[in-house]
Amino acid sequence: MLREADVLSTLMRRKPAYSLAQDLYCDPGVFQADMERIWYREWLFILPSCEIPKPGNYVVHDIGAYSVILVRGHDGEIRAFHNSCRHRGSVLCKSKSGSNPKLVCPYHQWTYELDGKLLWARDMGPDFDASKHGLKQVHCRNLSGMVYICLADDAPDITEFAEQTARYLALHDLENSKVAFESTIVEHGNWKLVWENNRECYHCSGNHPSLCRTFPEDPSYIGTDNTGVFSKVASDHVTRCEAVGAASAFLESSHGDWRYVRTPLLDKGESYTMDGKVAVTKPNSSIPFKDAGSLLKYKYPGCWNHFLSDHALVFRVTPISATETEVCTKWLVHKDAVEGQDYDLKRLTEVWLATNDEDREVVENNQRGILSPAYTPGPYSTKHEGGNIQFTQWYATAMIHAITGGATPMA
Ligand code: 3BY
Ligand code: FES
Ligand code: FE
Repeated sequence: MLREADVLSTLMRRKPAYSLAQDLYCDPGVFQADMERIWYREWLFILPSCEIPKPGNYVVHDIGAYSVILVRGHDGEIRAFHNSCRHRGSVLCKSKSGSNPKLVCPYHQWTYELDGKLLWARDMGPDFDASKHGLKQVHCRNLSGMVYICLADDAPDITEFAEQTARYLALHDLENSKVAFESTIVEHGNWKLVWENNRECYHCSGNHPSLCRTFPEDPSYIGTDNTGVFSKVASDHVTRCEAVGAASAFLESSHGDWRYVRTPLLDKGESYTMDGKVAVTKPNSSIPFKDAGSLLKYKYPGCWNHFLSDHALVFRVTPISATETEVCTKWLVHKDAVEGQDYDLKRLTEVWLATNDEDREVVENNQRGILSPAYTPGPYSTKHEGGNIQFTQWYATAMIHAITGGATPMA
């Protein structure tokens, strides 16, 4: 098990544009450092706000050592709290989701308001100050219908991401959507392998027969080949969408932790269906044409998304151990869309259920091969795996910065 100093030196010796050293994909010490230096510090997408539409609706999300309650208050705001009672620490919400007018601890029934204030604690004596025993709050922001938390005391500035999210999602109405379907799978692979697989389509033609009906594997459609050159089809698509007010141009953050770009689907494809036509006839976007392609977004380390003209897909990544990662996918449709009438569930979900399963398999094969003592880092394709070069660069930089506190470390 690597100590943090060894993690740092492994990162410092990294060969850019090559896959990472073996330890970075499987060592428990690296996993611990990843959790502490990245996952407990960055903003993480947890759920679409439409999943907890009413006051008292809550969801519990566990991440590493933490358990967090996300709850909608009586004022309509979504807040996040550590799922640990201020009496003797019991878990407050035992179920993964539910609805309660107040948060009541199952142990001694200390009772909290939905905004975290302690309302009632039996027989605690005259000197007890309830105002000092409210729930510990976790940073929480609802950005255009996507709820993010940050476990750090001082959360990184999210202003630019929030502004750009509002701009790119302006025509995608996630607040008035509902979860039509969700799937949670555990991939036996390190969370970075899940990301690396997501950031390239070099593997698509060999592994994703249904996705390849509509999704362009050509990196010049998306802007992942590091040349900055977009195909004419892709740039014409951006122009056409922007003309109707749908922000679409490739935009990557200066820290490299997020990106938006709207890519066309193949042959004027409308959605991720087997025939390329829309899956939902009551759309949750107000884009005035069906073939708006897919607005691709990622925000490291917690999520990637696809926003289509008819529905949206949100993917959430949660590391479980050095070699296990949960991937939770939700299909969001207009809240008034009726199953069997406005959409067929099989048609809506079949392409990405198959794709996720295919991705799970390639990630697991990748992990198994990396566990061999014979593994050595190999070169990324600069044409197809620009996204991997970008991801590993972001990861190494974020880790080195967090471990050294921004000081320049000795090589
Ligand atoms: O979002 C992306 O950049 C990648 C590229 C191919 C698959 N995935 C959608
Ligand atoms: Fe919650 Fe006692 S631990 S009321
Ligand atoms: Fe894939």
